[in-house]
Amino acid sequence: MTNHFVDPITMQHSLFAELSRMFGSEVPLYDKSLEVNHRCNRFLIEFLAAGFEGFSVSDEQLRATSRERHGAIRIGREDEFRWITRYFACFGMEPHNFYDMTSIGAKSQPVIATAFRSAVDPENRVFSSLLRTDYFDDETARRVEGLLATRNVFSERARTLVERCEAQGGLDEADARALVEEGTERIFKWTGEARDRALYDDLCGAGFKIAADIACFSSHHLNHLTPNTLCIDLYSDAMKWRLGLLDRGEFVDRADRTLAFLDGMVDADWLLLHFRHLGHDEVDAYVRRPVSDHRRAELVSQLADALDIPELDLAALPHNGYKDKTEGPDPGVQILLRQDAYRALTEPIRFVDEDPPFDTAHTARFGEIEQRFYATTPAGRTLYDECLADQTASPETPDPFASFPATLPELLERGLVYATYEPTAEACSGNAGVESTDVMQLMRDGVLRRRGLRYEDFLPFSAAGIFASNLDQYGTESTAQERPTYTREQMEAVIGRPIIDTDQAYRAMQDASLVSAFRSLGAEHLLDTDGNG
Ligand code: OOG
Ligand code: NI
Repeated sequence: MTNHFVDPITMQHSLFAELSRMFGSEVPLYDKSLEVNHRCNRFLIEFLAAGFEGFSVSDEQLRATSRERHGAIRIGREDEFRWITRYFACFGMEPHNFYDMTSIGAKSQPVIATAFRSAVDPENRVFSSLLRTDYFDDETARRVEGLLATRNVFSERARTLVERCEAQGGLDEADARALVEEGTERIFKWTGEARDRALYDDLCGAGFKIAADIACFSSHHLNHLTPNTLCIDLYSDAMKWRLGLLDRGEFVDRADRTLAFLDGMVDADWLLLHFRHLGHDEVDAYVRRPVSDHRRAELVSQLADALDIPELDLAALPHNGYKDKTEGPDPGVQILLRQDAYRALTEPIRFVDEDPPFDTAHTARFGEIEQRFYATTPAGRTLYDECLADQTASPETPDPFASFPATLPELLERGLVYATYEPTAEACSGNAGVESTDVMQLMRDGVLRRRGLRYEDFLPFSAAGIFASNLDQYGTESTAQERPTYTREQMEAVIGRPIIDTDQAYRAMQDASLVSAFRSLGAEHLLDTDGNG
């Protein structure tokens, strides 16, 4: 019998398109920020076209590129987390990495986390945190658990659909639509309805605002839905201007500096990283030409005009400003990810368990943005963590990430990032006579070409910075008698399936590409059994 199941990735795209629509109607500033990002990205493409003859990206392609996003949810109970795991599995999304947010020093929070995404098509991700009540003293834990026990985020219909999907191996069109609807109408929906004001006040007062955001509400409301940008500095300055935090002149100056800097660093590797639909041959055919100061100024002024419209007068909307500092590496350090955000909005909430209901405000949902770069190897990650620690210890250090080279070949040479490799057309057609597995040499000899692997995951420290700035709380210490420790194994036990270690996954992609490249070159015998040279 043939089945008529909807492809899980297709289901995933419709879930996230619907979530984006839902979030836009809940938070008007989010929709506007997407428009600012779109205009900045469109402009950046024009700028790149000025610097690379032959380069262009259609509007349709830009829309596809801009569709990428990640959400964040915070969950209270273990059984809820297991349901959410099963829910995302219906959409082809698996847990990736274990993030222990309880042990990141001063920025610690009482949650552990994993991120759901597809292993092969990581366009949509959801960073999902689980509250750990044993982080608290017994009395607080008891009150939080008591309140959480009375809610029901997954309806009967949602559970039935998830079970059906598991039993059948997929869902038909109507069921797939219904499961998406459970997400947008219930599971991830913001209700603004809160319960137990005494507990809410006590948790916030004790520095556990995130626990209040989880325990006192009735759904796993989306905290943020973060789009990707082609240039985070440009976007952030544009937002700051339109939010009323900079004036047009300041924006123009900053944008000009950002672009002059970018012009000095964009190369074929940068294009391959930021535009995954482009192939090597296309990129190699572009002709690099310098963008004159005059042309750059002209383009910046066009961008300013495109942003200077009444619909993007964000200052007219209620907001709480923009984060002071971008999280992640400095501009020019092309590793991992850089994130920033407009700060959490003050939104009306109503304690519905009081008579009459009590109206007040809650500040939790913010507007994040991110730009992604190369995935680091363990050596690269260690170096990054060291640089970050130095920067935290002495914030005045002029160039804390100076130990990172600026270009992909240098990053690869030093073993700091991952890439996939393929033979060049010339090497395949001619008789390359490959005798060595020295990948760097083979690249210099024009035998292999590379594509840096993009980092598709998260950074607990960056996440903590975002938490801290938005909660207006730096972090919180455990109030348990003995501070508990948390492990990946515990999380795996909660969710009932293994968590993918993405470092291994990146490594496996790199190795597989090398095996296939050497096979095409007729030089497979040179590789050892690990697939490395
Ligand atoms: C999640 C914070 C983590 C990120 O981008 O690192 C995150 C949260 O605020 O619940 O989304
Ligand atoms: Ni985020």
